[in-house]
Amino acid sequence: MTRDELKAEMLRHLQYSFGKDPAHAQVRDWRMALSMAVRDRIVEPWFAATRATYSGQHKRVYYLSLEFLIGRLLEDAIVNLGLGQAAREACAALDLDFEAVMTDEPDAALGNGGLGRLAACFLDSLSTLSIPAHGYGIRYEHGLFKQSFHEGRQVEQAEDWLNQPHAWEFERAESSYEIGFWGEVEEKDGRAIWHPGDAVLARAYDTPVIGWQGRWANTLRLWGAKPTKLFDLARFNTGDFTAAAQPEEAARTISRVLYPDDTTDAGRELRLKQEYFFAAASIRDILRRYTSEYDDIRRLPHKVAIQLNDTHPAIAGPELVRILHDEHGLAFDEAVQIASATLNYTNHTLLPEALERWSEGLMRHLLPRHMRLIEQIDDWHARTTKGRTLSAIDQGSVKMGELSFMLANRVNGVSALHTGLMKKTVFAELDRLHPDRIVNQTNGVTPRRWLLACNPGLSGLVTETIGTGWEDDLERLGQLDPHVSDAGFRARFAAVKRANKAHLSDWIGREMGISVDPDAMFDVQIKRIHEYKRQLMNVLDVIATWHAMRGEPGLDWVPRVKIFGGKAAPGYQTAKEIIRLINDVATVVNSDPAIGDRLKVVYPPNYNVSMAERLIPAADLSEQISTAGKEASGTGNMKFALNGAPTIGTLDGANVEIRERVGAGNFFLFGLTAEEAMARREVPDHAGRAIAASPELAQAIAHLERGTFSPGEPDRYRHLAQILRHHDYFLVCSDFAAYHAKQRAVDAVFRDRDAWVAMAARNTARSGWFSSDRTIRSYAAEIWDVTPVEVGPGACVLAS
Ligand code: 26W
Repeated sequence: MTRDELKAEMLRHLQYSFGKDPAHAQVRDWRMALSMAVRDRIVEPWFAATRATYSGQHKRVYYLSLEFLIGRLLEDAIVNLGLGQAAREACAALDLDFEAVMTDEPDAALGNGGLGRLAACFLDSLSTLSIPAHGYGIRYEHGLFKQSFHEGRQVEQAEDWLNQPHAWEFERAESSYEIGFWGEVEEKDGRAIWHPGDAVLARAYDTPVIGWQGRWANTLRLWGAKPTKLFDLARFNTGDFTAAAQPEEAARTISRVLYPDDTTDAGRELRLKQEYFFAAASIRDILRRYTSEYDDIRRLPHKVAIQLNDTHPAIAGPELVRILHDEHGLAFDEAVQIASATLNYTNHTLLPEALERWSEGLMRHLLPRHMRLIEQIDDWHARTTKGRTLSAIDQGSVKMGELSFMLANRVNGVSALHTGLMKKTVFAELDRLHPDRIVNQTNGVTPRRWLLACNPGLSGLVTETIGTGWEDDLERLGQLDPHVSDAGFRARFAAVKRANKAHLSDWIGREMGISVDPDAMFDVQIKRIHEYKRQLMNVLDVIATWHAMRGEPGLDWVPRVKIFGGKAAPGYQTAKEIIRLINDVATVVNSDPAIGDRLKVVYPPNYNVSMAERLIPAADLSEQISTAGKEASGTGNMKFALNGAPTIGTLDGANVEIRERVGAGNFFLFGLTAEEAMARREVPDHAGRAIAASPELAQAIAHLERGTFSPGEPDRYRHLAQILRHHDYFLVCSDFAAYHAKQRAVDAVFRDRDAWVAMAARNTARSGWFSSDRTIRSYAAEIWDVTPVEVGPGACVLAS
């Protein structure tokens, strides 16, 4: 598609799809017009993919996730269709600022963090690999809250991505299902019939997911809740307006907002309603599609593989058993066998507070038939495994991890270390009963969004050096390795990073009024705020460095810009205190004349996918400093390595595999291992001992306690200091000295520009394995037993 064709299409949509006169069009109008013109190019490969799947009777993958952290879609579609140049030129020809058009699109923030973003990367790879697949989730009216800071404190506001036309979805009124709740179960001639007390309508909204080079497109189907009963006109006529609108309100509540917790099981009824609403609608839709093609329900596992993205969709298991047994009349055990040959479950965390447990009372009240079936499934498992000691029902609650495990064909962790720990801890008994069920699938990220789109400078250098083809075969980056010893290549690599840093410095200056030196080291920690991710240890390092700089101003310090980004779950007080501390430290350090440009702290509010795309290409150092054994994998760590930012990190999650692949010499390792951490926690007063052994740490904590960063309220951080001294479950004190010393080692390498650039370039060259294409190929082979559909050259303009 040429520039002129695209320009003409934009003008046509602007005028005829949006009825806007070009003379009066706003950026938003042009963005929508461009989106429509690009979307038109997706429809054909989308239809072709669906037809090919039906005609080839191919097995389908269904990825059920309560979260899809998609971000923006326009640039992603342009890149996947190879329309980058045409789009830039068409916008230029229409005198539009391309960056402004791209950034006008709101993020689809339908997720909290790692789990949701992984789901989005997986959809991109499933389409790129032309594997027939559907993503199923909820169309929240309000995604993850907007974060702003008021006097350093996090303030949450409702996110409102749908308060404007959404370019990428197609409403499917014809695909709606009634989803029941409550009610009772009638036992009639040996059969159970559930009579729900009330119901809502699940309506489908489809978003096409185009793959690399437009060869294939799958569907992301998100469910919106609608009332089964229309507006109650009778009530309205009696003047009882609220009652008249009540059914609508009650229904919409289910898909109104994303739960902002990413590690604590809220255990609220609405959350379980959300989980059942989308799981039941998805199972209905899957079986409707299957029975439209095949008439033997017993062969379901041959044509359908379902992946449960953590336990949030786990109720889909009992729902599938219910329909196979209660509606299709299969014997119970056969229904369970077919279900467990179809279902697979991914665990994303070992944190006890994040493992979902639903009270039996709530489950029985909301889903009476399912609670009965869960008891039967638990019994079936005990019967078939002689594992009487183990139950999914414990002390009045249903453990969704155990239930998902029992009903799964395969269970996987998301990094080698995490999968190993799953076998040794939370699922040790089940692993003993089912030794071949747990497999590892180390996470990955899509190189289209996380390298090609967000870092055109580096992508250009890569293509110049090794040609194209790496975009969907990322381990080709390994061909860069020999070039690292070439000074010219290193110079161009450094120039790309420098340009990205200058671009970010301008943005930080513009958006935050903070001037940062683009030659300083950009040291970045961006992720959800959580004690196990140890943003607190990072800010203690800032305090210790600041104190040392003031103490020895004459030393030749390596200038640093500490960049933080991340939201705290609204109910997580300690995380909110950490946010406030980072902002308070920034206020003091950034205005300290004794420090000047040698140390700056920058914490842009409202970290999201689009901000990650802006920060990661400009990063020098990637902070992956979680307490070993706590971060299941991490995926930000992979994005930084790909974009030429070496890691300072612990042997936790996928850091272990990143270090193995980039080489120990290209990774700044520190800290206790997972085993050592478990042992250290048993040492009496382990924090006190560490503080006594590290004057820098003692000093930093003293600053907290004397209110150095909260002059008006000296006690403001007494609680945080108290946690550090007397609890420190996440071993911040025990790992601090090693961390602080390792940061000095980082300084030493950074001083040697050539050594640093070589290290950075080797991280890029050796991170190809962390492509989500590799991960999906592995799921396809080891879990889903599906193979990519052979497709001819797609609708990709590159081909023409
Ligand atoms: C019930 C509340 C709740 C909500 C979300 C509990 C737990 C979650 C997610 C599982 C948390 C999450 O996002 N986990 C992250 O998943 C990533 C993708 O696998 C991993 O890379 C991260 O290490 C893990 O923390």
